[in-house]
Amino acid sequence: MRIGIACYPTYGGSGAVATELGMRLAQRGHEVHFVSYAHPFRLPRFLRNTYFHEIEVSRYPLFEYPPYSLAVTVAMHEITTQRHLDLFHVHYAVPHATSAWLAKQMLDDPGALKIVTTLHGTDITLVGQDPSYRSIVKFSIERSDSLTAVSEFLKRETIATFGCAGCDVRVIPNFVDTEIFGRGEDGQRRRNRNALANADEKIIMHTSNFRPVKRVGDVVRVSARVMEKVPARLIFVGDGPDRHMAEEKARSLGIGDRVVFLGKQESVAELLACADLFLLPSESESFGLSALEAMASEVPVVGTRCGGLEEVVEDGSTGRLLPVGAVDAMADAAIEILEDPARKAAMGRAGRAEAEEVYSVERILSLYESFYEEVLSQ
Ligand code: GMT
Repeated sequence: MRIGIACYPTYGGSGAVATELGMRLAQRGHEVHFVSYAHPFRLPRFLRNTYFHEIEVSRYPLFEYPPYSLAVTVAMHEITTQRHLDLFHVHYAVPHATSAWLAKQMLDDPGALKIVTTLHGTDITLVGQDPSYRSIVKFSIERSDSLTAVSEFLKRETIATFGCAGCDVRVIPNFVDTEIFGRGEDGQRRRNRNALANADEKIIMHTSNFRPVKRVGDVVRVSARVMEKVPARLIFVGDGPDRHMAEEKARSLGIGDRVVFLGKQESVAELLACADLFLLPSESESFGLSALEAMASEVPVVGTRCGGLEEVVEDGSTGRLLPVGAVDAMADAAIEILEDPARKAAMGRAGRAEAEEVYSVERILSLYESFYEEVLSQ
C-alpha cells in the first residue's frame, strides 16, 4: 500500500505512535510518506520505504496566525497526487482530519483516496470541545472514511460529546516495542542508575510534555510524601509549560535537591529501565502510552482513574490507580510498593507480560493493516 501519515512531530504520544506505526509499515514493505512541520522525533534519518515531507508554513506580515491547516492540506494533496497514495492516516483530529477532508475534495477523483483518522485524546476531550473548533472537529470526523480511537474510553467520549452516533469508531490500542522498552543489559542499567541516584535511593520517574492535564504538581507532592518514608529521587523526563511550576513546587516542599529535571531525552527506554516506580497522576488520559512503556520496562505504575489509563493499568496487578488529586492515597500506594521488593517485582513482571501479550507491535500492526484493507475495500 502507499500510505500517507500526518502527525505532530514533537514529544507526545500521538507523534510517537504515528511514527512507530509508519516505520513498521515500511518494514513490512508498504511505502510510507510522513507529513509534518518538522522531522518526527522518533523517525530515523534514513529508512527504507519511508519519506518525510516537511510542511512549509509561509509567513506574511498580515498573518498574525499563519494558516497551518491550509499548508497541511496542500502538502497532503500534492503527495497524494504525485505518489498515488491509497490512503492518508491522520493522527490527532485537530486540524489533520479537516485538512485531509479538504485535500480529498481537491482531487479529480475524491473517491480514490481513503482517510483514516486516529483520535488520540485531547483532540476529543479538550481541544476538540473548545467552541472555536468544536463544529469543524465534528464535521471532519463525521466525514472521515474511517475512525479509530486508542481506547474504549475515547470511543465513548467521542460518541457522547460529538453525538455522532453514526460514527463507526474502531478501537485499536497503542503498542510498545518490547525489544526497545525492557530491563536492558544489567551492567549498562547499573551504570545508568548510578548516574541518576545514590545507591540507597529508589527512583521515581515521570515522563510527559508537562501540560496542565498531566498534573505534574501532584507528581512532586506524591514524591515529597514518599520521601518522608523511603529514600528516593524523583526524575522528570520531558519538558513543557508546567516545568517551572514543578521546579518551584519541589523547592517549596523542601525536596529540590532530590528532584532532577532531565528535559527532553532521546532514549527514554534506557531511563525507564532504571526506575522503581512510574507516576502518572493525570487529570485525563485517553490511553497513557508512557505508562505502557513503563510496564514494558517492568516498572509498576501509580496513576489515576482518569479514563483510558484504566484500560492499560490493572489496579493491584500492574500498578495502582487512585482518584484524580488523591495525593496521600497515591503516596501510600507508592510507599507500599517501594517497601515490598517482592510485590514490586511481581507487578513489574505482570506489566511486562501485559505489554507483550496485549500491546505488542506485531499484534497491533496487524490490526491496523487489516483495518486499512477493510477501508480500501469499502
Ligand atoms: O495529550 C494530548 O494532547 C495529545 C496526545 C499526544 O500527542 O501526546 O496524547 C494523547 O495521545 C496519546 C497517544 O495515543 C495517549 O497515550 C495519551 O493518553 C493522550 N493524552 C491525553 O489523553 C491527555
